[in-house]
Amino acid sequence: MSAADKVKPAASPASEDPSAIAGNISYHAQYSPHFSPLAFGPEQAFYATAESVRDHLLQRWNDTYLHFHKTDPKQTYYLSMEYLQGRALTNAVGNLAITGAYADALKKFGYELEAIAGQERDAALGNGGLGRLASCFLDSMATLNLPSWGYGLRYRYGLFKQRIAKEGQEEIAEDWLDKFSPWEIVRHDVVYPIRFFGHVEISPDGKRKWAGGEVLNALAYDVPIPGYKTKNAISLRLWDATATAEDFNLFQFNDGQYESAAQLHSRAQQICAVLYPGDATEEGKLLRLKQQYFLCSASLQDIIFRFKERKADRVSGKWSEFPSKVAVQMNDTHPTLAIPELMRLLMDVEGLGWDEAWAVTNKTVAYTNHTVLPEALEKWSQAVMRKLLPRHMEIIEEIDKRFREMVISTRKDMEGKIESMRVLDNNPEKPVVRMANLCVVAGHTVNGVAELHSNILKQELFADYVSIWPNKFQNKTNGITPRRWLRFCNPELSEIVTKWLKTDQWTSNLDLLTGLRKFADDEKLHAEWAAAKLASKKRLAKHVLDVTGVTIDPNSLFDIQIKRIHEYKRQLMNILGAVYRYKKLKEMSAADRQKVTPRTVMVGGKAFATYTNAKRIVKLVNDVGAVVNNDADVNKYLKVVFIPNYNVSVAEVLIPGSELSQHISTAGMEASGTSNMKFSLNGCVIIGTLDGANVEIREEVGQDNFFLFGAKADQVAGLRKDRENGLFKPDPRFEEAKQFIRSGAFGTYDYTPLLDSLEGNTGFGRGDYFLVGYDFPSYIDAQARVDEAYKDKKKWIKMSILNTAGSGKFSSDRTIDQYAKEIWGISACPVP
Ligand code: CR1
Repeated sequence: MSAADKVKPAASPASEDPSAIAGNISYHAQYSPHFSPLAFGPEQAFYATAESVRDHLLQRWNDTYLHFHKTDPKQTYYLSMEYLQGRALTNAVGNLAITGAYADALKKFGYELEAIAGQERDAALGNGGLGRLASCFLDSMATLNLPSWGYGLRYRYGLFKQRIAKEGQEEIAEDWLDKFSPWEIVRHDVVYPIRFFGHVEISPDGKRKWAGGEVLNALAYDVPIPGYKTKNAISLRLWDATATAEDFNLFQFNDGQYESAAQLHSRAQQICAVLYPGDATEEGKLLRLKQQYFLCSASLQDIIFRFKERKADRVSGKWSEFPSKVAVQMNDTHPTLAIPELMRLLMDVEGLGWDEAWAVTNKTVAYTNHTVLPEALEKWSQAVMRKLLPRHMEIIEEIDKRFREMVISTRKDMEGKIESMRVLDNNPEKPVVRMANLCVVAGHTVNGVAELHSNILKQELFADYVSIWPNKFQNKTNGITPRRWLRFCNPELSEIVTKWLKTDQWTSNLDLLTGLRKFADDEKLHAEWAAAKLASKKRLAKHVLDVTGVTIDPNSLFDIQIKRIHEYKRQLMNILGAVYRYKKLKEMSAADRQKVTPRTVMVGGKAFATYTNAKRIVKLVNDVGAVVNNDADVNKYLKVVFIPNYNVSVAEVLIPGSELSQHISTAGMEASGTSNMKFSLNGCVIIGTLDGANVEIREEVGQDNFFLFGAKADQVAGLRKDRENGLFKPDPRFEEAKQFIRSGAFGTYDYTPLLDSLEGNTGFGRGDYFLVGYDFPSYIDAQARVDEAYKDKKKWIKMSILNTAGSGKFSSDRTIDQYAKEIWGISACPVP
């Protein structure tokens, strides 16, 4: 039956009345049909609903653009290679405060809004925390009415889909654009040429210009981002690469040379084909660099266009005004090429001299560092850079040269440090450009993402620069949007919070949550809180059953670790802990087992396709689960589940149902973590190390409401030294857990290489670099404290309430407000 059979179509978009909305949904099912207009199943209903919501968004988005245009405020442009947007429908109707109206409208077709929202595919244009942070930031920018936009790439295939097969993780291309995305608007009027390769031409007057090579087009797709209860809607502008009809060689095609006729078209397709092309090959590295440049060049051309568009007299200069109108934030080093690209555009296209262009660039760009892991600090081969971007390489060389001269002439005492501080590493074996150094040298501000991390940047990674530019370095502790991560994903708990605080304003003023503290012992609140948790746990249990076939008990302690699989995040310690627990259970008498706190250990996350040890960890969790969950002696007391294909919408189901979550990285290695904030906000207690934002979460929620264990960041180097010197004495429990796996208790797969990484004093893939062995005993002890605490229901619920109550600081609204004031110098510009 078609939609029109049920509700008469109505073209008018922006109504908030359920009947009118139903008419509009019916209209979209009829007149923007992507399916037969004669059918109206849940999928069709989703697309028609999304298009109807998009009409609301477009109106706001247009108004906001015009308002910014007229007011001409200073605007921030957030450059990021990653955005983990997840689904958009629930968030959009929630932010527009029309959830009820859409729910009622859909009922007229016999559908529940929640089920229709579940039809949407996740937009997974990112890997993990860094990409999800960018998405939370957009939500806060819009909510705070800040003049700001995001720029990114429109990957055809986002982060891979994870399937768990017998051999472990399998990657499948994620096809979020398989049908189409109802949220994006293709902008055929926004197209910029992007050059690759070629050479530098020098004109008789000495002017340098980049020419030749191949030129592709960047085409804009806009995704409107609505703020919460505001008229503002900002833009996430995603670039796609295209080639033109002129690039299509009709002569060759007619001659039967189909592939070479469309060469440039297929090269254009490669650019935005995937997030993170494998970079084991030279081709892969080149493609990744192309992607980065593509993002930077298109975005900066667009930024300059808008700067000129907003005031007529800017067309012919006024460049000194640029930094008072434009702030560019580089999300990690991935968009570093914004620096030489802005220099090139200002000098070669706009005709500025070096000093003038440098002053503008420096005042415009700022850099956020998200990691101290050496392998993640990008370094590009100078040869590849010179081949792909010859003019940019010249500019980078000049930046490097001038930086050196500056240090030599002003800071004699730093001479010995210059080589490691330089932008270029001219090591003859492998000359590279160090992107982080370029960001530090060129940017006006550098920030870390949690206090501990920012201190490590200042004291270690960037210490030498601090002595030159003491005021360049800041901290901006990460945050998460309370809309998606409590209000919309956990309606039961949200309602309770609103009821007890007597206001729902916490949704955009999260500090109000401290008001819950005074009710932390209230029995009525306890009862409501426990009921909400149980409802979320049941929903979680249903998800687990649906995707794994494993039945879990909602009355057991739900213990969750979800994040990218990485040795430094130590999922291996978690599973060794579960193995140890299982072994002890097996050894216990039936009577003793009765006293045990039943637990369900859940682990989810994707391993990078070529990261062998991470994949072995995924396999191990699955193998342990297969044995434990089928062991009738003990599976009442312990289940171990690997949650496949962890992504944003899975997180939205898991986090509300969590009671304990694990944030157990080797201290000093996790820059911040952001899921820790989501868990704590949802009343989940953390077991964790003093790492990243854990430190601040523990301060806020109170140390009694956090299970702490493990070495501190400043001990780690010493502990590694001790280990190298043979001074480490493993705890017998650690040996026992490893030995149990080696004995074949979990199948025949060869875990030797994985377990060997924990053995020995030193050596490649050995020596326990991440200190699992050192931290294991204190981890097991902390878990025992968890078991005890969970037995006291009252105590546990109080801890849970106090976690929520102490989460106010971790709103991305707070983070973005600080960026706006302390880095960008922008202020709110609400549409009247
Ligand atoms: C960090 O590992 C942090 C996010 C967002 C990640 C994580 O601890 O929460 O960034 N870093 O700041 C990253 O992805 C490339 O670096």
